[in-house]
Amino acid sequence: MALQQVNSDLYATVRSKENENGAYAPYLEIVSMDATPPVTTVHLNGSTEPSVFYKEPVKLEFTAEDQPGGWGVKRTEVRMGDGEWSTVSRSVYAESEGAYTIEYRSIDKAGNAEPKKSVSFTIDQTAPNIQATVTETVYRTDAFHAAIEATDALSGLGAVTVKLDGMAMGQKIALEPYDLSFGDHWIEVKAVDVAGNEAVRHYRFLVTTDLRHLEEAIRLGSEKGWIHHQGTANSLLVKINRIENTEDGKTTLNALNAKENEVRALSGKKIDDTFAQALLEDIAYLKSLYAES
Ligand SMILES: [Ca+2]
Ligand SMILES: [Ca+2]
Repeated sequence: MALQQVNSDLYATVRSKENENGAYAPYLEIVSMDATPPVTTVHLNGSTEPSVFYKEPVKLEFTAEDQPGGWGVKRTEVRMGDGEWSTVSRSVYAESEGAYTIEYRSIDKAGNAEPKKSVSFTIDQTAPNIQATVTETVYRTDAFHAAIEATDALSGLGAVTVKLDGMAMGQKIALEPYDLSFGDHWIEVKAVDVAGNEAVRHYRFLVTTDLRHLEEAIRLGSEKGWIHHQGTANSLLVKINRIENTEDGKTTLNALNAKENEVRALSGKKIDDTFAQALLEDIAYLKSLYAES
């Protein structure tokens, strides 16, 4: 049984309730009219300020309040994209990667529906992709180049840091011959996307030389004027050629020792001091290779 009458500011309804004898008896309830919709607040991972990007799943918690003296909230509804409205008890989870737009609204017991609101965000859980081509064996007489590329699909690239042996570098590394010392070197690349996912990659390379590159070093020195006379350069080249044609390690080592003494004697005279120093390092390194073999 229901009898309802509505006027401008009062609403009356006949209801029934159980009395003390366990029987149901009718009563007339008169309450204030409610023409004001409730207001819904959403918290994303505990905050009312949504981020544009998240790297973790997002928990959406809805709380709705009706105005003071209102009839109270009947339900809160959400829908994703163009989907159907569905009632939420309290929380909704967005777990997979992608862009989300979630609409929400609440309806009070008088049937007043709140104008829909919406919240948008993107979940990105994939670290950036780093790509670099780094030659594993680098000759010290050659220029050294490495180009590092990083891309990110969802939230986009934040920061990229590149270090060579711990020293900060740009994404394009270009070094002159002799800039690197002999032995192992490391390039470390860190890329962080806007959501905060980090990728780290390491590239190892070895700086070395051989007799052929020692020849190149002498030609380079001659071109640059670090070796002052063509005759000196030619004489050095002929001797290296002779070493290249020796078969046994001991003879090679002796010839390298002789070469070392010769370069030392010419240093600061017919060969620039700095360049002579570089050649001596080359020879010392070659000696260490032949001594090991
Ligand atoms: Ca209301
Ligand atoms: Ca990403």
